[in-house]
Amino acid sequence: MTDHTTHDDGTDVSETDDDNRLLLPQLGLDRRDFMKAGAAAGAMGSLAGCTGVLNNDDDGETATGVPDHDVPPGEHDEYYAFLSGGHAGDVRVHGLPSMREIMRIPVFNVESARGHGHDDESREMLDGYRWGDTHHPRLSQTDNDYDGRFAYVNDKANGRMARIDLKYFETDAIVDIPNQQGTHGACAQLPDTDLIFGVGEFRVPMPNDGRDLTDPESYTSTLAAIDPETMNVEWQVQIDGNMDNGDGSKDGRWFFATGYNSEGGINEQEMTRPDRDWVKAFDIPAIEELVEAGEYETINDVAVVDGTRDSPHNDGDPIVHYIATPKSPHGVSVTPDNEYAIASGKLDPTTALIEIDALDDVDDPTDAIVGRPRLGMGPLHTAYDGRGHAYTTLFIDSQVVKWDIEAAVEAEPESEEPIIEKIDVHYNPGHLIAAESYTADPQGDWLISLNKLSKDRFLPVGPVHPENDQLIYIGDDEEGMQLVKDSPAYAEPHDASICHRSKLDPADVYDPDDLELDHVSAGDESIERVADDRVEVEMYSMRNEFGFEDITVQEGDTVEMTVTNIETTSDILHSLAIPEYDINVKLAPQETRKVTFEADKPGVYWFYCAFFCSALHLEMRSRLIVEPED
Ligand code: RUQ
Ligand code: CUA
Repeated sequence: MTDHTTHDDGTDVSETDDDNRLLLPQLGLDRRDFMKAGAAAGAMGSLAGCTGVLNNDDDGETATGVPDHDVPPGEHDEYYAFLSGGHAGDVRVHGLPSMREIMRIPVFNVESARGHGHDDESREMLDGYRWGDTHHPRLSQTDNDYDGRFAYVNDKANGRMARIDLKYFETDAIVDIPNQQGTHGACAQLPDTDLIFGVGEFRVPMPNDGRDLTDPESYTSTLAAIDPETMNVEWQVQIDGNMDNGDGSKDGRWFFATGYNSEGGINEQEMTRPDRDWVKAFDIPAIEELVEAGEYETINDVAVVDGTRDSPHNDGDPIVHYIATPKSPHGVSVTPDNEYAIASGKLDPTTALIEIDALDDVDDPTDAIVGRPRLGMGPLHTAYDGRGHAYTTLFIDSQVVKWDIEAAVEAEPESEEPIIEKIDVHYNPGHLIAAESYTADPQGDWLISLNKLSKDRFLPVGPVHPENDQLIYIGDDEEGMQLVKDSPAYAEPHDASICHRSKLDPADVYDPDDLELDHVSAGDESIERVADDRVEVEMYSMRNEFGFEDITVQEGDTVEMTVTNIETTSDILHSLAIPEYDINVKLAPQETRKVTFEADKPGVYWFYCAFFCSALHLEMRSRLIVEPED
């Protein structure tokens, strides 16, 4: 055993250093390489013995070998976690392993602190909708690894897909997907994010224009393929049954969607009757060939290919393989090595391993199922550590189960043999996510279990409880999974993506060239009456003033205000808050935004800055004077 060890930042420290970091032997490896090398050489056990450091958490729940997760004041986390906010409509950014919430990114919700839904551009993006239901934030990848460009997230409620620009951590595009109700699953086509897939959950008449109202037999759901740059819907495939979650193969060939209600029922009893439901495997190149060849119907301006079971396109070489799996499969995710798509039973204690390469060879797609371990009650979602293990949430058992993927292929169906261990979580986990689990190369150290119920875990706050996101250390196969911390979450995170900090490079201030609106410098401010009932204002904001002390308009005028924050110092934010007009436009350094409103209330309105920007922040206000009509 060596005396010299390194911190995970590479600095050499002695093993007597007792600051609770993961102490690594001086192998010239970072922590991640270390774990992989350790696993490959079967050396994990012997190393774990001498690198294990006592964890001093006093909750008694964590054991040895857990690297420090209390990121000290002033230090940064190692990972960004992007968690969906569910029907709060946003995406939250947490640091890992501290689990500190660093930022919220409003997406489908109106949010005043970031001015989302307040300025003209974001208002237009929201298009009158006030809420959304985000479930699956996925980050763009290049060559099966995070490239730091964009995040994409679905809106289950209003059938939309949004893009978040990771340079500014802000929503920059939203598409309302036609022919789709309940856009649930979402993911990028790998390896290079050539398409974004949106999975339609609710079956509806096609088109849904008042026809076939009481003929549920004829309802269908669709898979939508969206161009990641233009955010246009490129094509759709219509299928039988409700769809649920989705994930794509790492080579771009396949997209897998789970589903329930293959019988097309319209109440719970009918929906849960069938013993088997389908995982659909969409053959993406085959579908694109049909689109090229014009073999589609145009519905609401989108090319819709018929992928239902009776479709002629599913004779012979099918474009959609319907793989019967038990029962109402919910989560599906592709293993990092692209060998298997793993779909969980939800209403069945098993999970099905679909061998991806076998799909081209088998006559009955069900023969591509090469493993079906019995994991426990209510299996929902599966994540990976890159060392051959899978981690699946058990909603009903309130556990996370760790199991061996290859062992599940070797074992008899319904065998419990592949199970390595189970850990209790609190309570009823939905998704779980491991660091970079959605890439070809997961990091294998941290995992978050996103638990739906928290019950007694936090101070009571009335009948609405927070959810509980629990951090679990999975980097030590010898010690096993170790519960590290509870973290309350506002309703309600579903899925998440975790990305190493080295792969993101956010801007510190805006680059005016990235914005549509022209920068207004000090000295360029103007107030202009451009029509009888329209006034255009251009002004700047800085500590501690706006470009004008007074702006006078007439009752009934449409007022268009364009404002630049001309500060160049990072973190000096201002806003344009206009009392009684329901407006608060956030302005980060070098940012320009526009807001248009009707000055329909005569009177004096102090427009002010809502960010505490300096000692004279309170003085940062001017008058909007609205003269009454005579
Ligand atoms: S779903 S809790 Cu919306 Cu991803 Cu499974
Ligand atoms: Cu600007 Cu307060």
